[in-house]
Amino acid sequence: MMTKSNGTLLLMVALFLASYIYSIRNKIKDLEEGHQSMMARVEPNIEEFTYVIVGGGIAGVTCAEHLHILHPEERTLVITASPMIKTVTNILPVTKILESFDVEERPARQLQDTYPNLTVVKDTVIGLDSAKQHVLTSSGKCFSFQKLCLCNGATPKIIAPNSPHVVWIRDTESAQQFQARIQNAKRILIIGNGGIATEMVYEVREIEIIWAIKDRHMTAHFIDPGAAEFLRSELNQEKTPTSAPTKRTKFTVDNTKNTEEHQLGGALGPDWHADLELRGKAQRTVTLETEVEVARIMEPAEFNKEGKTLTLLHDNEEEWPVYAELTNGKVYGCNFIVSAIGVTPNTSEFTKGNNLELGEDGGFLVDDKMKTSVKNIFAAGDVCSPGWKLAKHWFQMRLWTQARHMGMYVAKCMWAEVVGEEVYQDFCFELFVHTTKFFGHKVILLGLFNGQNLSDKYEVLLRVTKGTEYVKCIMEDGRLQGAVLIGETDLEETFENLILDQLDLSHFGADLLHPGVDIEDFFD
Ligand SMILES: Cc1cc2nc3c(=O)[nH]c(=O)nc-3n(C[C@H](O)[C@H](O)[C@H](O)COP(=O)(O)OP(=O)(O)OC[C@H]3O[C@@H](n4cnc5c(N)ncnc54)[C@H](O)[C@@H]3O)c2cc1C
Ligand SMILES: *[C@@H]1O[C@H](CO)[C@@H](O)[C@H](O)[C@H]1NC(C)=O
Ligand SMILES: *[C@@H]1O[C@H](CO)[C@@H](O)[C@H](O)[C@H]1NC(C)=O
Ligand SMILES: CC(=O)N[C@H]1CO[C@H](CO)[C@@H](O)[C@@H]1O
Repeated sequence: MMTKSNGTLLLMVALFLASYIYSIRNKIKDLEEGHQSMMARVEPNIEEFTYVIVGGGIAGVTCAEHLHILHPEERTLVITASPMIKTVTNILPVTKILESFDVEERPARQLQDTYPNLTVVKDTVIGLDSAKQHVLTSSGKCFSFQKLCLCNGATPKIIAPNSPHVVWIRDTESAQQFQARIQNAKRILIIGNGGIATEMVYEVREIEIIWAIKDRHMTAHFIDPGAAEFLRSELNQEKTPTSAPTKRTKFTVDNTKNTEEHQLGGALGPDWHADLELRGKAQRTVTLETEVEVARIMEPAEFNKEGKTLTLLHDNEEEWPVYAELTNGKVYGCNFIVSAIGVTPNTSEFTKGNNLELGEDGGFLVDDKMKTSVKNIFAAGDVCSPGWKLAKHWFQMRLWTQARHMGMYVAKCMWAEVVGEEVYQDFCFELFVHTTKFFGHKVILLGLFNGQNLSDKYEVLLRVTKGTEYVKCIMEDGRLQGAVLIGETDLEETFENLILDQLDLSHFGADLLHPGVDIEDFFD
């Protein structure tokens, strides 16, 4: 017979055993779960990098190169959607801030071979998890970062990108293709108000041009309204090969008065495009349509079917290869359409859901340390929009020079955050500088070269030697604010200093550009 105490003992043993088994089962479960979560953390295809850069353009590549200089022992990854990367070669200092260089496309491998701790992957980033600090690519790879730099550039805005009737132009190379096409054309429609559109309008001869712009003034992004007004009267004139030299070298832009008194002999721009024969097959006319956009592009069949009223420039117009309807209701026929409406920052798909703040023009907003609104994520080049308080003589223009400046500076900022150093904003953001070649001639743009932001009152000083040089100074209160230098003027260094130092030059007056006046002496 079982005694009471024996029974109790047995019960206790049973309970003990039960709880023991239970706890072991829980332990096993814990282990299993633990294992699972560990599996999640070390997914086989997460590769770890200190720095990850998206984009193999100038900004991305410059950033990678400078990270290598600053932090060679850390692993840096460049992910680029294109098989070629853009590198800067033949760098020559022009002034303190400005340098000239060539841009070359090179196989991505070369970069990796040059810098041992740099990896270049040809892949497209399709996802970003800013909390977990990793990016996903279209081939299913996952890379983790401590600091990420978005350098994924901008894309030309093209109306009707698939239409064979639309040509887009942004650089001098595509201008050459344009040249081939224009030879048989009688009429073109140019859309856009930037530098390229303006140049096209001025340079093409013997053709009818419809110029459709969104703004109220032509060339709003390129020259000031006063000069635009002045030039407008010359729009319809064929450029004559023997245009007279500039007679007056000074004129005043005063937007506070509504005057037409800005006179100036000769053309504002010299004939820098002499090498290119941009000639069509008709008598040159320019029809300016302001405050419009292109609403629709129609093939002849479509146009005929719709029976829209054609805006005629002549009594009997033949059938055109393409028709464009503008937002003001007008419909023009033409041989082809030139789209020169700028670029949009490529802040596309993959950053969605990460709350990256955008600037007014759609780029990733960055502060004076090139940081976006999200921790550990930086941006540089065409894809970013500066959100700091800009210096008076600097502004963003999506150009190589700035992609390079930003690429160098962002590398420093990323490195500084990793190592806990302090950086100060680079000197290059004090002054807008750009150098390029227009049809074989050196072009240097400094500061507020078109009177940007000087809406009230300023003076323009000009010195033009046809075919040789073109110097334009923008003066405000006797101080140099910006300049355009074309040809071998040798003035860039001096002018850079004059803009940065804001020296009072009023006693020179219009003689500032007189060849006999040695402004350089001013600094000695
Ligand atoms: C046709 C053309 C001509 C130009 N000519 C001139 C000129 O003569 N002078 C001048 O100063 N400027 C010129 N510009 C402007 C100049 O090219 C740009 O300002 C400059 O290249 C910007 O550099 P970036 O590195 O910011 O971007 P980009 O050079 O555009 O590079 C972006 C990079 O990001 C990659 N990328 C994009 N999305 C992804 C993704 N999701 N995953 C992985 N990679 C991605 C792209 O493949 C590319 O490699 C021109 C621009 C164009 C379009
Ligand atoms: C690459 O990184 C390793 C490890 O940090 C380092 O030892 C090596 O020196 C680096 N290589 C170069 C060329 O700096
Ligand atoms: C210049 O003007 C633009 C727009 O008109 C403005 O966004 C920018 O802040 C101005 N820059 C300066 C330095 O005043
Ligand atoms: C990958 C990426 O973001 N690139 C995009 C840039 O913009 C063009 C045109 O909008 C897209 O086609 C690309 O996918």
